[in-house]
Parts: sequence; structure tokens; C-alpha cells
Amino acid sequence: MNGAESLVRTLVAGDVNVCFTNPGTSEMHFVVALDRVDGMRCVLGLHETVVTGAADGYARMADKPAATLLHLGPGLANGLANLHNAGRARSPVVNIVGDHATYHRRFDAPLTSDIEGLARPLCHWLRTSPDARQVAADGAAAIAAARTSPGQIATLILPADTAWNEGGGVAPLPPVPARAQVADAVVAEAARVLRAGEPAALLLTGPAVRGRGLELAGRIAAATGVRLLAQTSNARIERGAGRVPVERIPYPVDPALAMLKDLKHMVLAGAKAPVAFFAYPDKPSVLTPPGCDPHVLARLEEDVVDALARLADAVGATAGPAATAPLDPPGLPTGPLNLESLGRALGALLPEHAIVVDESITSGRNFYALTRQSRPHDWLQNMGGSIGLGLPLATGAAVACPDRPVICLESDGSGMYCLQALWTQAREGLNVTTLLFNNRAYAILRHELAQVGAQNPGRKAVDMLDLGRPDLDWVMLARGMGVPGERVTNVDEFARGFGRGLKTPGPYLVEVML
Ligand SMILES: Cc1ncc(C[n+]2csc(CCOP(=O)(O)OP(=O)(O)O)c2C)c(N)n1
Ligand SMILES: [Mg+2]
Repeated sequence: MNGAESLVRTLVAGDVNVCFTNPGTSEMHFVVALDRVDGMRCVLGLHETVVTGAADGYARMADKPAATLLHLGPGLANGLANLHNAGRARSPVVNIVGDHATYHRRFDAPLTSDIEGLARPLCHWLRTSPDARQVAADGAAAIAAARTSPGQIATLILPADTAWNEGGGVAPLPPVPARAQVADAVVAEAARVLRAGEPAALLLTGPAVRGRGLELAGRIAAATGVRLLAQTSNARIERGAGRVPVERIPYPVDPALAMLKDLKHMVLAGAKAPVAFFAYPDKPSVLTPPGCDPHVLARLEEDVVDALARLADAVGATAGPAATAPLDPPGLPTGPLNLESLGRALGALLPEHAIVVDESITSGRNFYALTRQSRPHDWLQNMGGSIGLGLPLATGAAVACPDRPVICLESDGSGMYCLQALWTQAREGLNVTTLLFNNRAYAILRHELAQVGAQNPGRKAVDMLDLGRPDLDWVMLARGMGVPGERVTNVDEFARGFGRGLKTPGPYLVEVML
């Protein structure tokens, strides 16, 4: 068994069953090994941003890492933007990056680069395998690192000769450290704060906006009157009918400040203390009001659910059920498409157990509120702010959950970063319905222009925020990659198109003209 095969067998034994790939010459032994080993699904992405973004979506829905296969420094570099997003989402990912054979590196052939230097800032764990006998053990260590709470980016660089030389056999998975439990004093302090009777919020993310964590948060709110809030961005929120409803802190600074202005206390469950996405002249960076100091109940890497359970005990919130949202979706509107009618139509039509990937930017400002009482669903956001994640994220989520409808809410500018994810969706027959919001603009940046106080933008500046000349035709772009679709211009067409998308096996794209 060569090193490559020992690595693939180790990955499969370590419950890594999907590999998103964009290979090259230095990874050929790994590619061939994928065929010799059962239990590894291989998914080709036509750019490395598809590969890394899909690995993020897969990890969020499967709660375990996928592998990626990337070609030397440039292949990794192409994937870095979505690796940044995955790292911010704390998604576990195992990257395998091929390199030149150890003895070939000193000749400085064209594809030679400092791969570790490129990887280091965005990876939590990084290693170059020294020889074929070590590769399997390094792979096992990478899996354990990726799975270490709260989820890490682990990157293993594989020189070509470590792949083709005789390997050391399958390596066992080292133990994954358990999530640390928070101290009793921390729970007691949070309980004291919530019982004080002063205006307080419990800020949630990660395991606190899913399953038992969310349930516990709801019970704590019912018992103490604390306000439940979620971060502006969350990797995955379970919401809709039957779930505890949680408001999010808005992205724009002024509404965020207004939401938080009366708080005396903020207790953090997995979440970070809220700060503005960007600095703006004359606006604060910190969103909580002066004198409202955050209390950390549990950091994301700690056992957040256990901390919530102990807090629930401490405040006597063990018995009563949490208040959940009723099933009461908006009525389906008719007539012209605008952001309000679009949000209502989405809320009305969202199918049960949908996975919603939200990169709708300005078009989606109403969507979250208008889907609050829709059928139960999961909501996935871009955690790192590097746009272009939506289509790959939806691709990976659909690979992880073939039995659930994936709805990708994608804006035109962001969609163009990585549109070839549509090809992967077509090839893999993935159930993704993309609702593509075509406003022919980087609309948010027009707003930001005013917010940062940039005065009187001229023709050149305005032109940098405009996506016309030529207008993009998303139905044609999708068709060219094997994805059927249609263009819609009013709510009735939207409802029909969305319905066709949900019924059509495999991917579908609805281009929504705004
Ligand atoms: C990698 C990356 N490049 C650039 C940006 C800056 N940026 C933020 S939003 C945006 C435009 C978004 O336009 P679109 O996706 O069409 O959404 P809209 O604002 O029109 O709703 C840009 C370029 C970014 N966040 N990430
Ligand atoms: Mg746009």
C-alpha cells in the first residue's frame, strides 16, 4: 500500500466519506487511491473556491469534516477566501494539498511556492508529511485536529513522493479532546445576572441555536424574561414553526445600536460580544451600550449546551416548556415583485425541513423576519464576509443532506464569484433551488458609500457599483452549466418558478428580476 492509499483508507476509517477535489499532477496517486478504496465519495469542483466552500456547507450539515484535495500553493490560494469563511464558521475541514516530491523542490520548478506560508494564517492545524510511512498518521492527526471543538481547519501537505512510496498502513484516529465544561462560578454569575431583574439579553450562536441548546435557551427566557438574541451571522440556526424564535442583531450599525440600547447585561452563550462589521466615522465599534458589560457563559469551544442546561437549573427553568413559533406563514401575495412581496412569497412557500443558504445581501433584509413562522427549516449564513460563498455552500449542504431541499438565496454580484458551483450541482444531481436576485448592482456598497461619509461620488465611483453594460443573463449562464431555470418578473411567476424548482429533480435556478 502506497502512502496515498494509506491516507485514503485512514480518512475513510476516520469517518471522512466525502472529498471535494480539484486535482493536479502532484495529487495523481491520491486520485487513483480514491478508486481503490470503498466509502469515499469524490466531488469535482471547477475552481478551488467551490471545493473549500462546499466543504464548509458539508461540515455545517453533516457535523463532521469532508476532505478537500487541492493542487500545490496556487490551488490552495484559489481556495483561501472560502477557507477563511469556513474557519469563521468553525467548520471542521481536512485539506490535503499536494506538493512537489521532496527531492524536486530544490529545483524551483514553476509551481513551487511556500505552501505553508500561504496556509498558515487561515489554518488552525498545519503539517507537511515528511515521508510515506508517516502520511497515514498525519492524516489521522489532521482529522482529530479538524474535529477538535469548536471545529478547525486542518491542512496536510503531501509531497508527491510521500504519496507514491510504500506507506505505513492505516493509522488509528487519535482521541479528540472533549469540550471543556465551564466552571460553576461562571454559571452562578450568569444566573445572578438573569435574576437581577435588569434588562438583559442572552446572545446565542453555534450549538445554542440548534436542538437542545435552543430549547434550553427558550426555557431560560420563559423563566427569567431574558431577551434571546442571535449573532448577526450564524453558521446554522434551526428556526420556523415549532422552534424557539430568536431575533438576530441587524447588520447596519444604527438599527443594531437601537436594538441593544436599553440593555444592562449581555450573557454570551457561544457568541462573541457584538461589534460592528466595519468601522464608520462617528459610529461606535462596540454595539452594546456603555456600562453593559458582556458576561461570558460559555465560549464556542466550550460545552455550550451543558452550560445552558446548568444555567436553566440555576434559574429554575427546568420544568416549563419553551415558547415556540406557531406555524403561521405569510399569505402568498400577488402583483409586482419588491423586497416586501418577495419576502412574503418566500415565507409562504418555504418547504418543510428546507436548508436555506442566505447570501441575499440587500435583497434579503426582510427574509429572516418573514420566515419566522414558516415551516421548520435551517438557516445558514456567510460567517466570514468574503462574498461568493452561497452557491458552493449550498452545494456542500446538498451533498450532506440529499433528502432535504436546499434553497440558495443568492445575489447577483456575490453569485458571480463562484458560479461554476452550478456545474457541480448539475453533475451530482443535487437538489438545490437557487433564487438569484438580479438587481444589476453591488447595491449594498451604494449604501455603504453614504455610511462611511464618502461625499459626492462621481461617475467612475458609481460605475464601480453597477453591474450593467452588459447585463448578466443568469438563466443562460445556468443553462450553460447544465442547470435549467427561468426568469421571473412578478410574484405569480416567482411562485410558479420556485414551485418548479422544488419539483424538478436536481438543481434549478430562478432569476428574480428586481
Ligand atoms: C471577497 C470579497 N470581495 C469584495 C467584497 C466587498 N463586497 C461586499 S458586498 C459586495 C457587493 C454585493 O453585491 P451583490 O451580491 O449583488 O448584493 P447586493 O448588494 O446587490 O444586494 C462587495 C463587492 C467582499 N465582501 N468580499
Ligand atoms: Mg446585486
